[in-house]
Amino acid sequence: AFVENLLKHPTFLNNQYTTKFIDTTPELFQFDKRRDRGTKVLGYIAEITVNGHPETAGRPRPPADLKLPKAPKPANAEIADGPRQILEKKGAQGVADWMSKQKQLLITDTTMRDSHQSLLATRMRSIDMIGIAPNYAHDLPQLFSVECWGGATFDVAYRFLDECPWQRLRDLRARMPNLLTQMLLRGSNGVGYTNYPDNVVQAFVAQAAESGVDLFRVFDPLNWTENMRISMDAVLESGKILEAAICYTGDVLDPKRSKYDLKYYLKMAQELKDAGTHVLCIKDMGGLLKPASATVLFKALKEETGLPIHFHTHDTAGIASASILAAAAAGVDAVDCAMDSLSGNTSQATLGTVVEALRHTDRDTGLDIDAIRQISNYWEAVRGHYAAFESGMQSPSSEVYLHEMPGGQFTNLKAQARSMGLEDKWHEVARTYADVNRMFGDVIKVTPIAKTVGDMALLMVSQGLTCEDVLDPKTEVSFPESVKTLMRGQVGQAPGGFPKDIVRKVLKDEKPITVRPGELLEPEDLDARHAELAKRFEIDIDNEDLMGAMMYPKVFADYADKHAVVGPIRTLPTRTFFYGMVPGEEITAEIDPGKTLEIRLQAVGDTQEDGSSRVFFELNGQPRVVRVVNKA
Ligand code: 3PY
Ligand code: ZN
Repeated sequence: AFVENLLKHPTFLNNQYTTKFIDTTPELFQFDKRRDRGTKVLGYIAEITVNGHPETAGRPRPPADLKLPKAPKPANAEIADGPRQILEKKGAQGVADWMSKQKQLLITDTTMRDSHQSLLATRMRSIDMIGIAPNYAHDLPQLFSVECWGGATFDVAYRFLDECPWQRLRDLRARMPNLLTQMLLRGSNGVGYTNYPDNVVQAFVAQAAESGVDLFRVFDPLNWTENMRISMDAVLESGKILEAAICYTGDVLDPKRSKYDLKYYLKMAQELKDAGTHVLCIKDMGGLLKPASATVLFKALKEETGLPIHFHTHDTAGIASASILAAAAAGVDAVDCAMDSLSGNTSQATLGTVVEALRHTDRDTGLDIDAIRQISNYWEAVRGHYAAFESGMQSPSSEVYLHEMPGGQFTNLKAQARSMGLEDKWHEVARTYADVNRMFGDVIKVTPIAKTVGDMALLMVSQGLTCEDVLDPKTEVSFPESVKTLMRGQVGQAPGGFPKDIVRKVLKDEKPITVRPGELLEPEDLDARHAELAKRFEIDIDNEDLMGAMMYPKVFADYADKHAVVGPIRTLPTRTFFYGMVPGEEITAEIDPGKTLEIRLQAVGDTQEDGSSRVFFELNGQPRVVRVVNKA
């Protein structure tokens, strides 16, 4: 119908349109907006069926007969109380005190956030998570928490999955009333890649708490406590659990890496304790913390801080469970794992394996291995549908000790390298990434700095530059914007600053800022922004939408415009979302509780003279025809 509107619009017919025409002619969308949701959804399915989904074009395809994932009936009819009830009854400090008293190793399941961020380019859709959430609540009440929000999932939901991240949070929250929902917050960078004004960060945290986050893991990419305080205070204010993280890099046992020695971590731990954190996290996003180093680090942190400690690591080198067992022996309170079928490699350690390894020991997790297997089987079926987003990584690799890339970046950088035609130079990219790290003064590779190091490494490999060339005043280098931002101090201040030679080369005569970036950003007039959005979109903009737009103005606008045309396509099965339907196929989509669309694709007509195809459906038993421009 959009295309029909376009074809009959006078400006279009008179050939007076420019490429801006669609953007500046909202009436093209009006017909669509008024249509019922079923018709909108059919329009989307017809489009994908005829033209494919741009995200899966040219990528491996799931087998045609792959079944839709179906959650088994939970073994327990009741939902037993879990850690969430401790939060409700005793507050955030009550949860921290409870953690410290537990003998068993507490387990966080990361499958709904970091695991698919690290294995499937963050592309997992809400419907696949919602389907299994009740099984977590019924059958795994001993889980400490479920990491299911934040990090890269926020913008990917809007940008690539055409769905609202806030709705995901509310849906999961409702289905797991006894479990703590956990998010990853990038401190002053919110869930974005750049510092936001303080009042935006504060408003975002308040909204996330209200929409359903129980535990906030907060980090700063430079481990700069001062830049974490705004977000930490906002979490404390909300009454939810604050888990301040220290990003781990290097090796505490390596005398040559003295920048990140034991003293460094103990000092920061004390700062975070003084700032009032309930729980301390060691965030090992690269999977670099080896077992012997874990023993030393966790013993010291426990002794010095007395705080409950949560260990996050990745299995990129294949050693995560060994490090977890060492951490458990050293007294760590909680660890992160992913359900078996979405674990290993750049993801987290294998949850069922850690549970089994600790059985009959004094750190026995108490989790039900049958439930874990059933839930993992469900995730296995889900994973098959995301074949297009698999990285092709076949095995763990000790190369991570060279490049130190975070698990959540690894697959993305590989894809970026592929898109630049550098796939066969991957190992050179990895080595250059390590060189860039040294040139930048040995930084912590975590969002957004990991991306900055990656941008620079790709530029150098594609142009055949070494660090010497880059630093040579005679070589003209056009630095990526992310590198300029970092050297200007706009991400924050590195301890001791960045090396002078690279700063001078990047900034020339410009002076870097030396204060907290948020101090220089004007507070956002949130009421005014709200009013502008409400006017622009002609729909009810609530505070969740406002926060989405504050984090990602353009991404949010594109999402809202598209949503007005395609409707609630988040309720479609993943196969339909990415591949459309085949003739004879029938699906259902529950667009509201109790309101279900039954959709059957009858046939796809041949391409007409005007380049369009007619797609024949039955919607809840009624015949419907949708016309789509065939772009092939
Ligand atoms: C993120 O910021 O998304 C991360 O996963 C950092 O490790
Ligand atoms: Zn991680």
